[in-house]
Amino acid sequence: MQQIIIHVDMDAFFASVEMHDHPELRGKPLIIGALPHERGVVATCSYEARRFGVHSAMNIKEAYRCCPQGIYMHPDFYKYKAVSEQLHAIWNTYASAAQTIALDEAYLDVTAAAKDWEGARRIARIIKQRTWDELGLTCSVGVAYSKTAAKTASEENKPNGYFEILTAEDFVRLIIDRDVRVLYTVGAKTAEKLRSAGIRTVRDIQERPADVIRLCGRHGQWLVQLASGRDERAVTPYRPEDAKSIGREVTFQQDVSDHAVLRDVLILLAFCVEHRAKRVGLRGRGITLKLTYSDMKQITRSHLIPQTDSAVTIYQETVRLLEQLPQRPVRLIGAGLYQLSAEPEERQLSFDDQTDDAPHSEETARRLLLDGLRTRYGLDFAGNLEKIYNYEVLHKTVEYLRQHRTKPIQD
Ligand code: TTP
Ligand code: MG
Repeated sequence: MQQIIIHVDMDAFFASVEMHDHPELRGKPLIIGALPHERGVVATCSYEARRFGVHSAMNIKEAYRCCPQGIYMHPDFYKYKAVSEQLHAIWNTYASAAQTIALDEAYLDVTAAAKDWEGARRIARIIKQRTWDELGLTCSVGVAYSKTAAKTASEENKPNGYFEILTAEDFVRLIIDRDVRVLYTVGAKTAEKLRSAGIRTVRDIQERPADVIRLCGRHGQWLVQLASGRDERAVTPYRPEDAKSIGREVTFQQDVSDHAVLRDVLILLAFCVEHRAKRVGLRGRGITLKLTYSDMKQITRSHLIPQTDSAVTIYQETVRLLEQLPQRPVRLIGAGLYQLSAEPEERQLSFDDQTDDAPHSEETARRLLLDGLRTRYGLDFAGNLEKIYNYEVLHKTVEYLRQHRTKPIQD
């Protein structure tokens, strides 16, 4: 059956939210991400900043070279998450199936609600209008016969765009002379592989299907299909509650080799992960430690434990994983929970487990972790832990730990 799919994507999402909250920033080149004197990248930037060549994932130093007059701000993920929940709630009203792709992006199957293309246009108009009326933000909407075409359509007239692609023929006509990267799943690696064989555009894929399949195997078969406009994938309902993992990570301004510092940073990360997990009511059975070394080599170590959302357990388990690794300069460290579930795990408790000591020991262990930070650095989080859940405070605190490791403050 013919599907009618809408793809909706917010314009310069983080930056637009900040401009909405701070009207004095409107019309200015606003860059959300690291600050120019820090290590890190651009998360996103306003369309005004894009005119200077700034874009997502660009190194912040390079962004600063392109746009020294820009306004630089750290992201506030909690704020964007809260806005995102409201956005998806509006959009999902019109869909029989909604697939959340990102905080600011979703596929909506509106086949039933729309009935025909005219109905789909009406829904697209309402979605744009309500997004603006209720949140003061603009989005771009694509209406199409397939997911790939809907995504391409929403990008076609950004920002505040609307575009429709009603047939496979229209889609092919639109993209035939574009770079292969216009096709869903073609990233830098695949594009390079194809380019090495002289396949640069969608037309090249259409004209040389055998070469594409020889170079890329099953993925190649999919690309040949997409290049002729065929994509019958359904919108598969997905909600953030189905998230595969909850994690938090930080990049140091200078590499850290000392495991004592990394352990202290893991205390902070563990509390942050606990906070996120509790906020969405999820516990994890898997614990992950992630490190990026100074040579950019990245490793993750994981193992399974009884279901938890406790900072103490997250800390203890990530430290165990850390201790198995050699001391090398670390650039980024992260802690995470996976195999998440909202349902309590069925666990065989022995009578020993059921003594009243358990909550006390958890409380004591939390206090010990925080006391440690107070003793070693003079940082007193007891009572106002929520400070470090803020991106900016967390990063500042981590930097503080790094800088003070050689001269610990005594009680
Ligand atoms: P995008 O939808 O890719 O970008 P955008 O909404 O900022 O801009 P556009 O108008 O082009 O859609 O990503 C949504 C948000 O996700 C973005 O506001 C910030 C965040 N993000 C990152 O943090 N890092 C990244 O590399 C990208 C691409 C996005
Ligand atoms: Mg967007």
